[in-house]
Amino acid sequence: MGTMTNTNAEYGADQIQILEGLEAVRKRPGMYIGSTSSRGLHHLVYEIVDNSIDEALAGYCDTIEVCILKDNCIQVTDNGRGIPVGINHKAGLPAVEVVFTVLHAGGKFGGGGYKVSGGLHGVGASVVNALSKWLEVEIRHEGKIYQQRYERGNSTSPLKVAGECGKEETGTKVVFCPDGEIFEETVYEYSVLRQRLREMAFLTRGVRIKLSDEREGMEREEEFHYEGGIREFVTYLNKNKEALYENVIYCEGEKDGVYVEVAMQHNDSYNDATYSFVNNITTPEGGTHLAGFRNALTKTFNAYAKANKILKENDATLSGEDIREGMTAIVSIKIQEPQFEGQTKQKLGNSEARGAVDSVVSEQLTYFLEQNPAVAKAICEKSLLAQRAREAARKARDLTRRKTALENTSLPGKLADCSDKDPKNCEIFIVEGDSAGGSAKTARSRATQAILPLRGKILNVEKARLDKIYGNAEIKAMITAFGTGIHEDFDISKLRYHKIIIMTDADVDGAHISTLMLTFMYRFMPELIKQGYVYLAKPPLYKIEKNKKVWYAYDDIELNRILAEIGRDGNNKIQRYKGLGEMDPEQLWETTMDPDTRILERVTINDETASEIDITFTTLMGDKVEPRREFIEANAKFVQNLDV
Ligand code: TSJ
Repeated sequence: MGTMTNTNAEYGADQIQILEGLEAVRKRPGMYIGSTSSRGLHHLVYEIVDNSIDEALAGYCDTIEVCILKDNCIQVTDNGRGIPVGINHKAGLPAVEVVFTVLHAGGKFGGGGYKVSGGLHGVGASVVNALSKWLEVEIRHEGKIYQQRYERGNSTSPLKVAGECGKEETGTKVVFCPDGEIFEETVYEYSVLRQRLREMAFLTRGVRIKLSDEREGMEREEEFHYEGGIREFVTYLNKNKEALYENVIYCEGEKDGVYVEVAMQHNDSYNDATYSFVNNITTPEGGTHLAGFRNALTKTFNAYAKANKILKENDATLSGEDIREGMTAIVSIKIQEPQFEGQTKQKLGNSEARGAVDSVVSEQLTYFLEQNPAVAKAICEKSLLAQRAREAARKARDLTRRKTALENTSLPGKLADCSDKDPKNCEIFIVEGDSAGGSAKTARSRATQAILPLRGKILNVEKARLDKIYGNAEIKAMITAFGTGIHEDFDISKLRYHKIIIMTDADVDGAHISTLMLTFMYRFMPELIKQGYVYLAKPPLYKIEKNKKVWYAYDDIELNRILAEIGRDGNNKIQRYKGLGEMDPEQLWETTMDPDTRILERVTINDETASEIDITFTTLMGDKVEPRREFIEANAKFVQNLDV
């Protein structure tokens, strides 16, 4: 892994560039950390940890500790060389002080010096300092302990030697407290940090990352350490699936200054779960590195299948999609100067990355397939099955496309549409069961609320091939009702309702049905969720009656609050709703559908850990019962990472 260290550039206190002050950061924090929401808050931690990861990549650090302290302050410690304390002559200050008080300080933007991680996001320590109420740094270097404190970006006194330590004891410790004047949210979420830190550990083979929480009543700790790196990442992502072959395929190499690592393994599902990273940062929109990988994969498998007569002369070549069906893969590259493109700057543009990944993967995958003919054959045969299914699906889809073209907008028969035609005003309730659907139709406000009842459990799209999915009545009904089309036909401007509301019973079955629907939407029209159009209705759990007055409680806490208020005595009548069907239309309207009184939860996806969402869906939808039961028991809100 030493390939990325720039051994020629000698790091020194003078090499740090000075650009501008930190006021700019406090004025426009969003420019530097994306947002001042919870996401930006967590981003501060990653910015700091990135520096320790760089030290690990350079080969000088193997342990990083992150701790959430009592007041939602964060402590990050590593056992690296320690940030340099010598005087930087341009600034006339110790290098460490420059790192924390000058924007863009560090080798990152100057070339040479250090740097691997970061890239787009790596704006660094000074930004974190500027956005912290206070920050303290402690460096152990050559037997001395150095300390400095800053408040809102400014040092409160010069760097001082605060004590002594063993000569071998080196490292950096940073404690910071995010500024409540800047952030809308200042409470850290352990599970959010856990996901990203685990990902960093997978991506940085061998490094040990410890995470702990010291907040009262929330104490816990974990350690992430993967000697197998991204190979173990793939195993982890496939943990609830059946692997098609035992060993994860792994390729590694360097070309044209691009360090390439790829790990992959097929499983019994039908989705392509490929995640790409540049300098440890996820690239949800892919880019040249992903294109290089896909090209190599398609080329290599077709060449193998032809040479070994798995594909006959007149057979159609395998498409990339066929080969990637049911494949989990990590593509991780490290590059000196990543260029990001696209609207959200999440797509890699460097052209040398395409060639580097293509060449490393082609060469090593060809060799692997020759050495492992049984695995090669299994993948080729799965791809051939996928090819046939895709052909069948195309025919089924052409049929539905033609039909809609002929009949224009023929909406599903079960849909009770609304009369308003402006999507902004319109909402559609997807309702579990015909009987609840009936109540909802009676209760609704006809102008703006449409009702689509679905019978029983909808098809599990995780467990079905496309031809079957396109043939499914409930799924077809949703697709035509929404109006957007799916996959490459998807067009958000055709969306017929700006609120898609999933309404199911408030029990385990209802949660399962909601998840089936969310899975379908996530796989076929993810933009609906990403752009915030999808909601969960929240029906009440209890009805409380006393002296002809009625209250509804949406959870046990609320029930107890109401009972405390009205007094716990024999006049209370408490009804626990078992399902939507037990409510009459008026009650359903009042408690769950009336925009003035109902509770809606918007479904959101956290982009930064897309790989975890996949696990969530497979855990909930897959064959293995035990992980699902554990998962549901462990998650009161039935989906983790779907921050509902
Ligand atoms: F972000 C940060 F600056 F606040 C920070 C940096 C926070 C933490 C927890 C650790 C670090 C950090 C920096 N750990 N290790 C380093 N290493 C250096 O800055 C370093 C040390 C020596 C040399 C050298 O060439 O001698 C070069 C570098 C970059």
